[in-house]
Amino acid sequence: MRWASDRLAQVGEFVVPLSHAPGDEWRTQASVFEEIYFIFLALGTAVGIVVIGYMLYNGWKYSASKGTTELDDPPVLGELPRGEGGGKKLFLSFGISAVIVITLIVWSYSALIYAEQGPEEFEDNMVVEVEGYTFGWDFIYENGETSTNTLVVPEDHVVTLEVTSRDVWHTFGVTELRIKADSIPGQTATTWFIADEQGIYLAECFELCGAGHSFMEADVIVVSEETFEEMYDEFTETGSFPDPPDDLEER
Ligand SMILES: [Cu+2]
Repeated sequence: MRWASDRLAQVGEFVVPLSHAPGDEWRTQASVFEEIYFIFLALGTAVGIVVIGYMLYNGWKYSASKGTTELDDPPVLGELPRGEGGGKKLFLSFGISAVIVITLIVWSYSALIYAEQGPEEFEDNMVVEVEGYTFGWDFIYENGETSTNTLVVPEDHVVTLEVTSRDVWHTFGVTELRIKADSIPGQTATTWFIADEQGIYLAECFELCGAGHSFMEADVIVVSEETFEEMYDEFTETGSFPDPPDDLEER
């Protein structure tokens, strides 16, 4: 793989595959979901305006107070209205609706498939195993070390999470990054994210799992690539991450 050779960061004696640099072709899940939301909101609003506008226009055009009680072609009981133009209007409106609906289906499915699978060209992502337990989260890195309730990642890199549980059902999620994955014993759910802004994000459990559920939180600390390499180096040596820089914003 082309990316692998020039983008491997040597950290201590372990190699962390940092699969791509900023500027490459990728989008975050958050931006995909925001776009889907915006398109559907805009289209729904446009359709609403057209339908309600047409209704009001006809209400005004045929209102009794205007005196237009006589129609040119009044409907006759028991007969289908013939319409004008040989069904052109019907054909046009069905045709336009079909094009819009089919385009929307194809586009939103491909966007959702991307959101699920991630940018395909970066197969050698950084992989972190996430193990839920009552009541906390263990993050197991590729160096074999475990970090509890703190996930440290570099900004602008694809991170793949393999989520499981060692007791009951949990759900791992980070609202700000729009990611969520089931954490179920005996199963592994995979999700991915790219954090394009440094800071401290909040990971929470989204499955009522017991008395400590609401305290089942973890910090997702996103730092620059250089800082990450330093922190990961120390993590590899000592088994725990050093404190992150204290100018990180909470997100
Ligand atoms: Cu929970």
